[in-house]
Formats: sequence, C-alpha cells, structure tokens
Amino acid sequence: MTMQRYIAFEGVDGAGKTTVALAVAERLRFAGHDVCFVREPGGTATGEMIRSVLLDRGDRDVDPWAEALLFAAGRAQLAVEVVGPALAAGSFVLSDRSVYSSLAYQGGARGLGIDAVRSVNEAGLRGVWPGLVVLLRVDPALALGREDEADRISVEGLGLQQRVAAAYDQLEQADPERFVVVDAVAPLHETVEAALAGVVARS
Ligand code: T5A
Repeated sequence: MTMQRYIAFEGVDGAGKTTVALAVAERLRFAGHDVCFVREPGGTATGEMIRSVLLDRGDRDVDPWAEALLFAAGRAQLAVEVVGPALAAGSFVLSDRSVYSSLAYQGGARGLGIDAVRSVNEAGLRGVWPGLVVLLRVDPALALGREDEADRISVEGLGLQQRVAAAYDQLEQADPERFVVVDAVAPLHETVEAALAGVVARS
C-alpha cells in the first residue's frame, strides 16, 4: 500500500479544503491517474450517520472525548471500507480532512492531547495513515467569513479556530517532511497550482 498516495487536505474551517482538493483531484484525473475522493467526517454510509451526530446543530451536549471517539470511529470505517482498498488498487486517495483534523481540533484546540488522540486513531486505522498533508494556511477570521454555513463546531467561533491553527503549525513543525504548506489567501488558482505542485513533487 503506498501511503504517499494518501493525501489529506487540512486547515481551519473555511480555509478552502474542499475547493482545492476537488480541483487537484480533477487535475490528477486529467493526467490519467485513478483518484478516489473522500471526506471526513463521512465517506461511508456509517460515517455519514456519524457526521450528522457530530455536526448537526441542536440543543444537546457532546463531551470532548465522545466527539474525538466518534470522529475516530467514522475514520476507522472509512479506512477499512474505502481508503485501504483504493490504495491497494493503486489509486490516489484525496481526503477532505483526515486524522490530522482530530489531532488539531480535539488533541490541540480542545486540549485532549495530541498523543492521546493519535493513539485512539492509530488503533482504528491500522496503518492507513496519510503520507502527505496539504495544509491550507489562512487567517482563521478570513476563513470563517468564507464558510457557507456554520456547523456545530465552527459555530463556537474564532477562539477555537485560532487554537486549531496553532495546533496545525505545531504538527507541521514536528513532522515537516509530511506537510506541504500552501498560502490560501492568494487567488484561488494560485493556491490550486501550489497544492498540485506539492502533491506531484512528493508522490
Ligand atoms: N472536525 C473534523 C474535527 O473537529 N475533527 C475531525 O477529526 C474532523 C474530520 C466539519 C467540522 O468538523 C471538524 C472541523 C469542522 O469544524 P468540514 O465539513 O470540513 O468539517 O467543515 P469546514 O472546514 O467548515 O468546511 P467548509 O466546506 O466550510 O470549508 P472548506 O472546505 O475549507 O472551504 P470551501 O472550499 O468549502 O470554501 C472556501 C471558499 O473560499 C474561496 C473558495 O472559492 C470557496 O468559495 N476561496 C479560496 N479557497 C481556497 N484557496 C483560496 N486561495 C481561496 N480564495 C477564495
């Protein structure tokens, strides 16, 4: 299994992950590659149900560890049902978010601890781990303004997003070989070109 072809797009809420990841997928397909595109939370029937529990807004509590374990549960299902088989078949897998979101949001921003959150995810992923992370860097306030609709987590506002941005920086500094950092304040076509160049150079 070539994990180098498992590429995660990451960033704060509204950074532009979906837009950029879809554009990179299209360019890779145009170049003749098989590309499997997934999103987290979600990507399987079970995962989409878990997504609703995690992101639908409503008058209910979700404990931070319940949140972390639900994200990890959906991800375990996605790994065994979709990502692992696609990589084994030689496809690129482009993922709109990944385990690195859990490390940044639940491990860093929510204060559960990056190592503790990494451990529960490792148990479920069984080695299916992104080989490359494209981190879209943008001021969290600007990014929140780009969001179409706030979900249960982004509605918490700027303070959380600033802690998320700091956690991503910490993750990148600890493991720079795995990361490509892209300026997502630039015009969109420049961001897409930079992300594509990073992917092509590393895969
Ligand atoms: N979460 C998720 C966790 O806490 N832990 C986890 O483990 C996981 C997996 C849902 C929430 O769950 C949290 C994080 C989130 O709070 P989500 O559905 O990915 O995750 O939610 P968002 O990040 O809010 O996703 P959005 O779809 O709102 O934002 P995107 O995908 O970052 O941005 P996008 O592409 O939809 O829109 C960006 C806009 O900006 C424009 C684009 O044209 C677009 O209109 N734009 C640029 N985009 C990119 N680069 C540029 N240079 C651009 N310039 C303008």
